[in-house]
Amino acid sequence: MKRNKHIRGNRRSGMTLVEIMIAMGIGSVLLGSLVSVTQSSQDAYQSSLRPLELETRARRAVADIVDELKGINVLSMWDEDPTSVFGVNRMKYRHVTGIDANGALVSGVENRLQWMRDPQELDDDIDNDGDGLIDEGRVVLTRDEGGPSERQVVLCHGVPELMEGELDNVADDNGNGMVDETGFMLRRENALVTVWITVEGMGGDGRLVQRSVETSVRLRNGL
Ligand SMILES: [Ca+2]
Ligand SMILES: [Ca+2]
Ligand SMILES: [Ca+2]
Ligand SMILES: [Ca+2]
Repeated sequence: MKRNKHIRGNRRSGMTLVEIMIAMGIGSVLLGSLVSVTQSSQDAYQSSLRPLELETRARRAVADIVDELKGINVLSMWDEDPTSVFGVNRMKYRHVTGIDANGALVSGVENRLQWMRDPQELDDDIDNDGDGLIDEGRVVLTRDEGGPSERQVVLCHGVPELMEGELDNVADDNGNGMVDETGFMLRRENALVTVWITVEGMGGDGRLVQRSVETSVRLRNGL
C-alpha cells in the first residue's frame, strides 16, 4: 500500500511539473496580453489627454491676452490696422498709466503681441526642430519694445502657421472672414477685440491634434 502510495505521489509530482510548465506558458501569454492591453490603455489615455491639454494651453493664453488688452483704450492701438477684416497677427499698443495735470492721457511703454515662428523652425514645409510640427510658431508678448527694459514672454507655444481649418490657398476655408490667417489673430470692431488661437501637438497615435479658442475683450473706449 505504501509503495502504491509512493508511486501515486511521484505521478502527482510529474503531473504537477508539467502543469507548472503549462501554467507558466499560459501565464507568459496572459502577461504579454496584459502588458499589451495596459500599453494600449496608456496610449488611449494619453491620446484622450492631448486635446484637453492643448485646449487648456490655448485658453490660458487667451486669458493672458484678454488681461493684457483690457487695460488699453481704443486709441492706444496702432501699427497694422486691427480693424481690417483680415485681422492682424501682430499689434503694438500702450497701456494708459494716468492723466497729467492738463487732463491728457499718460501712456506707458510700447508693447507688442505677435505670432513669431519658433527660433529653430524655418518657413519651408519641413519640421526643422523635430517636434512633429511643421513651420510652427508661438505667441510672444514683448514689453517695452525697443526700450531699455525690453523683454519677451512666450504666452503660448505650438501655434501653427495657419489657423485650424485653413489652407494656404488665398481662400477663407474655415469661414471666419479671414483668408489664410495664422494660428494667432486679432481683429477689432469699435471697442471689441476678438482673439483667436489655434494650438497643435502630436497625439499618442502619432497624428496631429489641433484645438482652437476664440474670445472677445472690450477695450476702454472714449479715453
Ligand atoms: Ca517643428
Ligand atoms: Ca520648417
Ligand atoms: Ca479663415
Ligand atoms: Ca485659406
